[in-house]
Amino acid sequence: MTDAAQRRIVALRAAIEHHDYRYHVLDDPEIPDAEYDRLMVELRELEARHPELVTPDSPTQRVGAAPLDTFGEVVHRVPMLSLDNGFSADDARAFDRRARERLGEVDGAIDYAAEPKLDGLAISITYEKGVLAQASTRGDGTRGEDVTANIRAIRGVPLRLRGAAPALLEVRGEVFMPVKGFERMNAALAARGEKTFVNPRNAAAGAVRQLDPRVTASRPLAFFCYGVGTIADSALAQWRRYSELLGSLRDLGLRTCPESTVVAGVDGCLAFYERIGHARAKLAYQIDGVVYKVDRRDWQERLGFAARAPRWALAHKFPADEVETAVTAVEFQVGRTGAVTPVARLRPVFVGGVTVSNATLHNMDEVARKDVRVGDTVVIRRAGDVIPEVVRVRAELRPPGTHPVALPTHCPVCGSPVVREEGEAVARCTGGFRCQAQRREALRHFASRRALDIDGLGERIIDQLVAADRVRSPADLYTLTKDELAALERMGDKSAQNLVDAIAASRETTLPRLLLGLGIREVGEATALALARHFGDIGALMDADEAQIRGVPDVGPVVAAHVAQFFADSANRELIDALRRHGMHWPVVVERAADAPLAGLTFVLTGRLASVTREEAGAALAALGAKVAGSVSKKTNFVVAGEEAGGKLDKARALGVAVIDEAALTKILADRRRPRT
Ligand code: 5U1
Repeated sequence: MTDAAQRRIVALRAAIEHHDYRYHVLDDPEIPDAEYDRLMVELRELEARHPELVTPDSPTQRVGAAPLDTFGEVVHRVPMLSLDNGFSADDARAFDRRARERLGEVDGAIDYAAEPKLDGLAISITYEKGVLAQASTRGDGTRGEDVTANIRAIRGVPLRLRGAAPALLEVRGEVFMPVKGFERMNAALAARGEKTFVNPRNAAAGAVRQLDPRVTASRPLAFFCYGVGTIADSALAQWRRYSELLGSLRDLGLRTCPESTVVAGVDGCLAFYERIGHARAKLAYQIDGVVYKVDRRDWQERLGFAARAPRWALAHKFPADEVETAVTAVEFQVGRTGAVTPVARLRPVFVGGVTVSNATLHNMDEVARKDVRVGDTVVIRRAGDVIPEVVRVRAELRPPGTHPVALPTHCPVCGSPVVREEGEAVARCTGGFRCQAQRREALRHFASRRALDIDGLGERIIDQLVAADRVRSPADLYTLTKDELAALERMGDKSAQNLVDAIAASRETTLPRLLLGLGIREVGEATALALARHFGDIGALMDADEAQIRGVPDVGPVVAAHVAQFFADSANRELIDALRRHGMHWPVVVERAADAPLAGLTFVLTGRLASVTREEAGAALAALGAKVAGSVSKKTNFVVAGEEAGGKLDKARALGVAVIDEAALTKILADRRRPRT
């Protein structure tokens, strides 16, 4: 009987996979939905009767996993790159010109693969022996979040590839929410009185970052692939044109964008841009531009990469949406460092896919330059995730009786004087930690991922703790009890305990994280790292004078002055003491390897480099935390190919490992050393 059941199960799975492929990839279903549903019901019933025959790649097992507490981390085998942006036909022509110059010997037009640029979430999916093994977000390009359970829950993502699948395939693409599905979902949410999503992009990103895969499964998500990372042991690794690669991925059961095509030269690209621009409103998914990619792989390889993006691709963005609305008020917000920022309150208006009711005015110089006044009609613009901004005032529509906006003399939050120093565009509240707004922002920064990384200490909780005057400085966080936290709004016992645990765990930290978390003006991650490396421990830094701090590599005079000022303030010195008293500690060892800028990346150097020896380049990479290996394997992230590179370069190509040239290496080294403040 089990034999018969097994045969039927195998047949049902094959049939369902076939119909998934017809439906999701070919967009050409062979059977009605009801018939498909019957196949699924039969398979579920059979598997329920024979649990020993259930396998993880069965179509019934899309939503197998229990809700998670948090996402794990995934180091990408090959970094996930971003794309350079162009905003005009001139930018596209310059991209084509640069490519032709670099390639040198191109007769006629370059063939470009052209495709819409989806407004979703970039994802990498790894298939091992054809079975979906892992999926992750892009993260910072090197490390992302493990969202395997959620990606499995997306019906258009095959759990098993068709045909002769490679031993290993990393496929990259975009998870998005088709417009129709988005509208249906929002209508259903609204009917239940639940919060709706502002646009399909946010809805897709929210669904992928759900801790409960059942929620993801209930959201109408789709996936188009547009690239590969590592490919091992397969004819697929030998692809010669991107357009051909997409065809092979489709044969494996993966979906690619149906609008993707090959065009001749930049004129073909621009015609594609026009065509897709016109079709945009009618497409089934939201896009924010188009992408051009040099189709030939050997040319892609010769063009290589700049620091974060390939030189063989360009995202040609559509212009940002602009609309008119009215300014109903101008208010002032106070940031972490006391910066007092004017914000225009607007009559709500739909632009760039969301309803906007505020726009930053940046600073008083901007307000004066644009002469924005309450009552004005203004043109506002929003592109993608960018904060909406006021482009210009329609002065001819200005009503009588308006006044120029004045900077408040006192902080709207704490009442301390507001000062604007000579030559500075920014005005600041002088309240420091006495100001609740600054306190709130400082605590958010302290708890943020790259600083003390206190999971669960979100805005809502910080706002309540600050408003109640329960937390005045980061040190107070370490005195919070579970009962106090559980008494906060919308906080359960379990979340309160998790938060207490997360706060306790943050005691064990590193000096760079602490220095970043203190929120010293102009001190970002790289400066924090440089200071930590130079001084070794906080005592030495606190005792250093401004001139000594200026001696730290990559620390300029302005930053040095801010650091010296920070530690000259007795309240800040007391804060460090209090943190220590509450058990916060960090190793005096300069840094943990995992904090180094290139940690987790493996490089192989091959061929002759022009400006440095391979040993010097290797030492520079190692100093930034990279591993420098002698041979190329699936684990290699980058092969740096100099002149006359030979076997290692061939192996990199066969394995699909990213190959970069010396210029790209130099840029990576320079970028990673530069402080990001
Ligand atoms: N259509 C498309 N979007 N997109 C985004 N292609 C594409 N390629 C990308 C990205 C980040 O990266 C390539 C370098 C694979």
